[in-house]
Amino acid sequence: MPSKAVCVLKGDGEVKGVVHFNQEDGDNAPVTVSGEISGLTPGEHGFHVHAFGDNTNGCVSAGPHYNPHDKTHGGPTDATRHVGDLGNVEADPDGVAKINIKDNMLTLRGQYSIIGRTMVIHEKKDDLGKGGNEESLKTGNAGGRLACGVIGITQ
Ligand SMILES: [Cu+2]
Ligand SMILES: [Zn+2]
Repeated sequence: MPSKAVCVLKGDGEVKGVVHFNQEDGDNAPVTVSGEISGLTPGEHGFHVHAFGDNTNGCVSAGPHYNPHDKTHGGPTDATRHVGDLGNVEADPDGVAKINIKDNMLTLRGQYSIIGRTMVIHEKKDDLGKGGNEESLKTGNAGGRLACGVIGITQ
């Protein structure tokens, strides 16, 4: 059976969205991430899976980028990256980002499943680990957390 998950992102401000995750059968099947986030400033915004499905203190409680293999931060097509590193999504002049990502490292199954963890959309652009400073290799200097939500199972 294919696996499916959904995430409703909310924050303290105007930013909100819904993101769907789909994974076909097969051990190495990619995960398709699709949906829409609105209320953004036009331009690029970092978009990651963070480690914990904990929003008790807002998006901060979600912890760092999901990184079960103890790597440094990178971009989605880099060999060295956090599992949660999905790079950037781009908001149009109306502040809406249409998301359509196919990722080879995410999975909805097994011990590294992202279900129960948190999706976060950031204030700034993710520099994909190429910012030339220490923070770049941890967070991509993507700044504050505008909205987030726990990734849950759906039918
Ligand atoms: Cu993040
Ligand atoms: Zn990262």
